[in-house]
Amino acid sequence: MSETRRLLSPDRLRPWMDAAIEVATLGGARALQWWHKRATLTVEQKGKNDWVSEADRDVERTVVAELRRRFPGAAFLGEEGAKEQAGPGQLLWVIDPIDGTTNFLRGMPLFAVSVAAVVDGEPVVGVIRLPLQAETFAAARGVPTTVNGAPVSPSKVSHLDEAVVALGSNRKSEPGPVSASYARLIEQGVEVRRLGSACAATCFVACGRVDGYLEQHLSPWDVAAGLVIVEEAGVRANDYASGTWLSSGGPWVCAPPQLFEGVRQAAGF
Ligand code: LIP
Repeated sequence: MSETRRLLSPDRLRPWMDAAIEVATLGGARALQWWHKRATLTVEQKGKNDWVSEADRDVERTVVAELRRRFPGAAFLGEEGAKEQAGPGQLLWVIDPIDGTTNFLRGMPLFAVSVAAVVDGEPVVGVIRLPLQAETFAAARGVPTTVNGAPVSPSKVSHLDEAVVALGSNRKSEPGPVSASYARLIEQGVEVRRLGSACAATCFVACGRVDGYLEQHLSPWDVAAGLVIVEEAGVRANDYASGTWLSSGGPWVCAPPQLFEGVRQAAGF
């Protein structure tokens, strides 16, 4: 652990978390404005079934501008824009302006604004705003996870054949491993959900709405905040934030401790 990271006590991280809560809420309000006029949006294709619109860009600009005003020395990594690198001990904000863009554009009422603080490659603050549900999940290292300020706890389900597990997939991952993990889950009697937002699904693991989440490949902005939110809620996760995760992303799996090994084996990574 770097000296900088060692000095980042919960008391030092709380002001960052409070700022992230305010800014994610601001971003969420902006996203809701676009939600109500999404029929007017021009949609562009970034790749197969991978979409972006002015709404994603506008929310990211809003979130980055406000965080830059409050943290002038920070670096920024966002899905739709900023791709800055942080130096040793430098604060890096990792942002997904609208996670679940396909849901958003198709009118499916589940999407999220995600804001994470990362130091020396380690996520230390995570905030995810679900604007339509008016819910804000927040945590920091040493600061337990809350939703709208209330403590959360993951599920106590202890057998896979009683579990509900969310699964995500996208064109960055080969269909074979995805359908294989799906097959392994349903063979063990698991109820599978496909929610279309990695951030929302990860928050649902933290508060026990689902008993696990897995996706073969996700980008850093899809996971950085959720990783802190689930770990500070007592959920186990794979070693996602290692190596070159900030530039290449990777596989993501998380579940309560009593189910983690079963869900990880079903995921196959
Ligand atoms: C999406 C994730 C989803 C994944 C999609 C995409 P986006 O994030 O939430 O789980 O399957 O490919 O990564 O692009 O809407 O921010």
